Order: sequence, then C-alpha cells, then structure tokens
Amino acid sequence: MGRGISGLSGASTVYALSSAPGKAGVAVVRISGPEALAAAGQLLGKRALPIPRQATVARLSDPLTDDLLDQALVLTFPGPRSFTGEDVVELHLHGSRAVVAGVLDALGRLQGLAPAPPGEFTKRAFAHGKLGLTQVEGLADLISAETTSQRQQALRHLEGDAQKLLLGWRQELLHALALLEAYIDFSEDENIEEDAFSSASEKVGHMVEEMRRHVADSRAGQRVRDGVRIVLSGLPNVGKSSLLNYFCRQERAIVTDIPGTTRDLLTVDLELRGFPVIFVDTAGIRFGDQVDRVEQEGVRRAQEAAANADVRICLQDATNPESLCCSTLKQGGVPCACLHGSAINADQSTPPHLLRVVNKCDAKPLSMELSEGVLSVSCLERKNLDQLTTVLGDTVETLCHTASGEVPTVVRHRHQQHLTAALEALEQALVSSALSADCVLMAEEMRYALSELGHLTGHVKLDEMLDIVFSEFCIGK
Ligand SMILES: Nc1nc2c(ncn2[C@@H]2O[C@H](COP(=O)(O)OP(=O)(O)O)[C@@H](O)[C@H]2O)c(=O)[nH]1
Ligand SMILES: [Mg+2]
Repeated sequence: MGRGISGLSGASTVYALSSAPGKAGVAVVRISGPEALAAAGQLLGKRALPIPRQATVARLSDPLTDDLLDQALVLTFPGPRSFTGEDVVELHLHGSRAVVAGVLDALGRLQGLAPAPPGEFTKRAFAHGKLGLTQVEGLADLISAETTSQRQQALRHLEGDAQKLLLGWRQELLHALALLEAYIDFSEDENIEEDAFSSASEKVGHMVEEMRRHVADSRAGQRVRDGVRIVLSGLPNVGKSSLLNYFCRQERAIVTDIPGTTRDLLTVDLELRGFPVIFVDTAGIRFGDQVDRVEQEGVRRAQEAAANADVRICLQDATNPESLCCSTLKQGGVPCACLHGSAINADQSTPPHLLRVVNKCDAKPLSMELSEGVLSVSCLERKNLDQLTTVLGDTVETLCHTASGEVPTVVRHRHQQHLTAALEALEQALVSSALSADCVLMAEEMRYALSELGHLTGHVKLDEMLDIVFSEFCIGK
C-alpha cells in the first residue's frame, strides 16, 4: 500500500533527535524502519523490549562498550500503527547534549541505521498513506505556528478537514466522470439511463458552486498562515513611524521632524487578537526636486506596499492642511496620494481595506468635520489609540474569517492555484455541457480538474512539488 514516493532516504531504518537541539528537560530521539525495534533492543541490553505503546523506564547502554548512556523512557510503536506506518521507537532522554550525543553515536554504529534527513519521518508517513498532502502541510504549519489562529488552522488541516473536503470532491468528480464515460461509450444501449448525462452535469454544477465559495475565501486562510499585512502610508511627517513604534511598544523606527526620515520599508511581526499581523512602515509619499534617488526608490516601494496591503492605514496630519486635503478625507473614496500613479499588483484580487486616521489631534483642533469612519488620534499623547487598535483588531478578524465560518481549505498559494485551475476546468466543462452537449470535451475538462485536485491531495505526485512541500521540515520530523 506504499505510495512509491521518490526521494526517501536510501537507508531503510533512520534515526534523529526529534526535539529541539540544546539543553532541555527532555530530548526525544526517534527511530523508524524495519531495524527500529532491534536497535532499541541493542540499547536495552539483556532487558526485553517494553510492551508496545506503553511508556517504560529503562537503562540504555552503548552496545559496543557497555557504557551507561541514560535512564530513559522507551516507547515502541510496531508498524503499521505508528506515525510513519513503520516500526517506530521513541527514546525520551534526559535532555543534555552529552546524553543525546552518546545515544546518537551508539545508534550510528548499529548495522543498517542512518541519520534521518530533514522531513524523513513525515515523508515516510505520507509514503505509507498515514497522512494526506494537506495534512503534511498542516503539520509543517503547526510546527511553525506562532499565534493561536495559526495553531487552530494548522491543527484542523493536520486532522484532515481539508483533505476530507478535497477527497469528497475527488469522489464526486470520479463518479460524474464514470457516468459521463458510460454515456459516451454506451449511449446507444438501452440499459444506460437516459439521465446519466444530465446527472453528471448536475454534479459538476454543484461542485463548481462549492469550489467558488472556497476560492473566494482563499485569502482568509493565507492571511492566517502568512500574516495580515498592515501598511502605514501617507505624506512625510504625518506620524507613520510614531504609530509603528506605538504598536511595537518600542522605538523600532526612527522618528524625527525631518521629512524623508524613513526611506526603506520596515516590517515588524506582531500578534493582534491571536492573529499574525505584519506592520509595514513606509517612506512618506512626496515628489519633486528635493527628493533624491534613494528616497524616490523608497516612495516607489511605499506605493507598492500600499497597493499590496491587506489593510492600509492612510495617516494624515491635523496640522498639515496639505495632508488634510487628500481626496480620501473629502470624499471617503479609495484614491489617495499614497497610491497615485502606482501600479496595483495584478495578483492582488481584493483591494486593501482602508482605515483613515488623522494624527496630531493634540496639536490643533480640527477645523473641518471628519467624514464618517475617520479616526482622529494623537501618537504623542496616546489619544484614541486604543480605539484605533480595536478597529484594527475587528478588521483583522473579519479579513481572517471565511464567509461561512468554515475552516479555509486554501491556506497556501499552491492551494489557490490548483483549486482555481480545477474550478476553471469545471466551469469550462459546464459550458461544453450546456452549449453543445459535447460529452467528450466535457470529460476532458473533468479529467483535467481531477488532476488539479490530485495535486492538492497528493494523488498526483510530482517530485518537485513534493520537494517543495517537504522542504519546510526540519531534521527529526
Ligand atoms: N504634536 C504631535 N506630533 C507628533 C505626533 N506624532 C508624531 N509627531 C511628530 O511628528 C514628526 C514626524 O513623526 P514621524 O513618526 O517621524 O512621521 P513619519 O514621517 O510619517 O514617519 C516627529 O517630530 C514626531 O515627534 C502627534 O500625535 N502629535
Ligand atoms: Mg517615518
């Protein structure tokens, strides 16, 4: 039942430190493969192997020198009921460098054992059908999760929510294709039900609707995984860097009253209500003779960052009438100096969510009435910044939730690409069905969609795709 995956380590039994390297309370060494139980037996000396899946304290010794290595907790998981599907042993050692080095050395000297390359255990789990590809990705995400939302999303993927949904679509599609092919082959035959064709079209139509919903939600999952990009933009000296420092609770960006102080993009990773956010401070937008080449490039990058943001905080200055004249304030519309003349990235399907904020309200009472939704704050006197944080938190939450509240299936760019391609093929299949009742063309499109779904579930195995997926893992996983 192996999945015949290339790139597995040549050695049949592998071992590695699975916990983080360095001094720790406990360190876990994992061994997987046909020699795993025998290897553990050698470290245990004359003592019998513990009962499977039962943690047992045992003295481990170097089989060659008989040196005592550690008193450890030993767990055995005979295959196929193990993480990799093979025989697996876990040694829970005292987490000192000397203990770990001693045990790894002793294992390295045993016949048929080799150190596991990065991701090898997970690769074996995939090869033995223990994990689907989206579950493998969920595992990688779980290991790198830094916020609550990332943990929740990754766990649901690891538990197979996305895999189940995709496999369900795959089954539906296979069924519809079988109906259609039977209709193509035997349509003359009386035994073939009249409605095989319409029934296949109906199934495809249903799938198209569901897939559209998931593709539309695609940014939410990617944002939880990669972080919501919040870009601070506006004219020079409006207080962008001051606001960034407020959110970081430290002086990350240089603040001066000299226009053009910030030139490059400055990004800071933070957490807001359990969601990962990336704040981006940018150069103030200005043009003209006083702007040198370095600052011009900074302005270009600022415009690009603003165009590609998930949320754009358009900051303005209560003491600077020029910044208050910005059309965003007057009309509540999207166009603004920060974006003027910049090319909006074609990849960005949804325009940035805009938050309009007027800073320095301590210095000058606003003579004009602010349009609805514009917040007036003071970075200097910390006025209304809690309110801004609340609005920002609400926005981030909305941007990270799918419309239905279901767990997003699409959490990576790879997912979005394949799901979109599958959807387009099925939409095309529907066109063939409706316009010309062309079953052959329709079946062709459905087969293409099937292969795109297969890239997501791991049913279609391209080595380079698997390399990308597994490259995220470290040694011992
Ligand atoms: N009065 C007042 N000055 C501020 C406020 N926020 C920032 N400033 C000042 O405005 C100047 C420009 O601030 P900075 O954060 O560097 O603006 P940036 O160019 O948009 O990044 C500095 O001298 C700040 O001290 C505020 O809320 N009130
Ligand atoms: Mg600045």
